[in-house]
Amino acid sequence: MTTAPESRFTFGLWTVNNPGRDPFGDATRAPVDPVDSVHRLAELGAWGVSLHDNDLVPYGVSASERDRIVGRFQAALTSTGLGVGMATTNLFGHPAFKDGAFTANDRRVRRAAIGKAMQSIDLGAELGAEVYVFWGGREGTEAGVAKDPRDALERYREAINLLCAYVREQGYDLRFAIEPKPNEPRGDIFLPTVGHALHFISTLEHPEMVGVNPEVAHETMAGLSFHHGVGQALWADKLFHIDLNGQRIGRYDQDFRFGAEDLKEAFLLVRLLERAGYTGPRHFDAHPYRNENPDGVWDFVRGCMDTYRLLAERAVHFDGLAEVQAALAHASVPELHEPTVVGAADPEVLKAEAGQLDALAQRGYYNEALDQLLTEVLLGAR
Ligand code: GLT
Ligand code: MN
Ligand code: MN
Repeated sequence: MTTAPESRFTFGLWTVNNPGRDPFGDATRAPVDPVDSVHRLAELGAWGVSLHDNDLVPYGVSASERDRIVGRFQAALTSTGLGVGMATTNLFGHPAFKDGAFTANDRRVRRAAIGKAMQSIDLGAELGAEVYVFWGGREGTEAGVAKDPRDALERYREAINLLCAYVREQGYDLRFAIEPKPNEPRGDIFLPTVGHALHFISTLEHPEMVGVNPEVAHETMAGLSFHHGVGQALWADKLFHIDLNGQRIGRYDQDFRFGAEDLKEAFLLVRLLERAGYTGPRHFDAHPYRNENPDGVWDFVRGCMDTYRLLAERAVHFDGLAEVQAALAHASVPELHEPTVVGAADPEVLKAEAGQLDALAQRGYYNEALDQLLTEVLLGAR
């Protein structure tokens, strides 16, 4: 199956290079050279890559070694034509971040975290990234008594404000996206859902520079509807990036191949993104199963892109069926698009209409028929 370049599929270097390590077992796959990943992803029809600073440049290398590594990677991007959809900072792997990065209780850790993010922003700008993500994996607690959440949020805000100012001073063409997650690796993480992040953004000095990067697995772990979260981000004009993967509710952070779980939710998501005209990267933040060898990694890559494309095709097909349009009309779906009150509200008229509830209770909304049509389209029966 070929991939239309306009789909702008991207993969994190850490996803195709995931070694299969888990809390109970060691790596099952050997490390891969990021330059090889770039070539392989280009062959398979991806549009680009995303990366953490340390996916490419190991922590602590000299400036000249850093420049050599970046130059070699840049050359691979140029020769394949791959772009960089987003860049981010690893603020979770180093043991010093065990109590948090921007919200660590130790002020020296917070300052080092901001400095590391600045270095990483320089790298992202150099590679032409369009979005810069902040996933606060260590920004949280196991012992809730050890941090006042109001102080932690104020320090988080201070860090993002400082980094926005840095981007502006440097003249970088970069927007930030905050990635919410409810837990894992911390017991409880600050900014746990899309809704929390959207409110946090509204408190910043430059809210226009900052959006969200929702991830399928993370909202699902919180028991929430992912497409509702994405819908609210779109409605707020804050969907700057998206992390696509698969997750079953109530489990650990599975990060499965896109569409590997809950195909109906995946269909609703793809239909929403396509109908909304989302133009950002379709970014896969997922891991191949631990029992795969290197060949399986590329099956995983193909699977993510193919499932997205197939769901996009199914969504167009669904909306093109006359019986679906009739069922949508029966369910009054287009009516939700209409303003409830046109012109000046007349309280007397509205109060009189409150008397119609008994009559209004009689109607049906035909959701059974509509949802069954969706199921049959997904199953290929229509
Ligand atoms: C990490 C996490 C992801 C984040 C990445 C960005 S790193 O793999 O599980 O959800 O998007 O820092
Ligand atoms: Mn993610
Ligand atoms: Mn995840």
